[in-house]
Amino acid sequence: MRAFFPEVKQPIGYEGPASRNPLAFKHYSAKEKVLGKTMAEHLRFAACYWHTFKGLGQDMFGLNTMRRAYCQGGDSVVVAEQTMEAAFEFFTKLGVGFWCFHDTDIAPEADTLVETNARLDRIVKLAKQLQRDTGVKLLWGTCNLFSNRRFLAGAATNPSPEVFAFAATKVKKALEITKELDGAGYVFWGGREGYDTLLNTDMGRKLDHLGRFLHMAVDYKKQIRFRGQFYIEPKPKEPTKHQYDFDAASCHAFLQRYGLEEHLKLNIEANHATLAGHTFHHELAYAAANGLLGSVDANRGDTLLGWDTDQFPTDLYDTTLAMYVILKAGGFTTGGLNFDARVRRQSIDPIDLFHAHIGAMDAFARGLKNAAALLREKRLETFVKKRYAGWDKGIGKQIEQGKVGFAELEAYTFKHGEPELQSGRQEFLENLLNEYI
Ligand code: XUL
Ligand code: CO
Repeated sequence: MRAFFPEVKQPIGYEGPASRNPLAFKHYSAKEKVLGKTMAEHLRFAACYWHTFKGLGQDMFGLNTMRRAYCQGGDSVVVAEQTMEAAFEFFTKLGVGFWCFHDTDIAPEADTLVETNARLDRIVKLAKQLQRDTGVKLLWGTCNLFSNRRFLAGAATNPSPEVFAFAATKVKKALEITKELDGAGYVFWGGREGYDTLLNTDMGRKLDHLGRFLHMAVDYKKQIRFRGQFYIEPKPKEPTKHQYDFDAASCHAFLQRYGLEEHLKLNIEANHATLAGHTFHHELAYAAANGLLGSVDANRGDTLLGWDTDQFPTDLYDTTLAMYVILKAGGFTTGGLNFDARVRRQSIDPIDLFHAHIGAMDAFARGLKNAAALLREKRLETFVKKRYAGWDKGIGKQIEQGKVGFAELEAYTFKHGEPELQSGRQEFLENLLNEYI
């Protein structure tokens, strides 16, 4: 088979922190055990198909900057097959156990739906063979319901039932192929499920339609016996001015409102969190506190830019706090860390894709080790436990158990007077965290 990444001669190996080799891991050692599981089992790294193989450096002001050998050849179906081969060469050389895709990433849309589906079947056959040959697995599949002009006003929330039906037809196929590839999950990201102006929008009706759509997906999942986990991926805006899956809390409210909470978890993306005015840590903690933590799109934004820059994660505070929440929640089951990230427009060489992923995997490996140390020593945990200890006894316990009301609390307060206050110790805790980074 032709090699599309000839400059990487062998799989990327672990060389330890002293290594100066840009094509080696300094911290990620796949088989090394941390808290009883290997790093590979904890982190469940996935490469994404769209940015890594289909994103070629285009932005709002300019076209592609990257020239990839697998994109040469004219015929779009041939290019699709070459890209799939290149992708699996990349996954194996890098050493990620998983991948993720949208239907339109792997097969170009044809003039008719019948032909599009035939193309999907053909490429899925190849992907299945490559999965078998390499052992790389599918973390999740998804359906692109936002790029084609037919979805300009949304898919499930489109004012037209014909578009709703078209979207359902596309998702049906995407579920079938995700099942065929034995995906551990399936993501719903509502790219255009929002609005640009409320002047033309019936918000209540749109939300009802989205709820209906997801119920149909749940029903179809059962019908075809697809056992993967469903996720919603929150994002507040972009491309629409306002998206209904705004953040973890609004997705949670939506899932409860439409009786969907037992069927979907969340896929938390770091850059979407910051776009919503939250930290990545916050979104993960909210999801974990509500039993909704499913999977993660690992990337980062740029504090000086207000949009979804989808950069590779390198910030050790982010990765440490993320892994701390994930480990405390029991770790990933079906989910993993998908690098929904793209190299910068000037990083035009195929080798840049390796540098980007190696750095991100090392950043999460360090995050994992830091978080494991935090958990082992329990200093943060002990502090928080102590801070809330008042709820484990006396009046606190009675409140939690629902044994007292306002009248009893009034009597208690008259008896005890002004409460004693305690310091929140933020600076102490920030210093403590720094000891682990
Ligand atoms: C867009 C985004 C998507 C989803 C899948 O911001 O994150 O790529 O992850 O559709
Ligand atoms: Co994403």
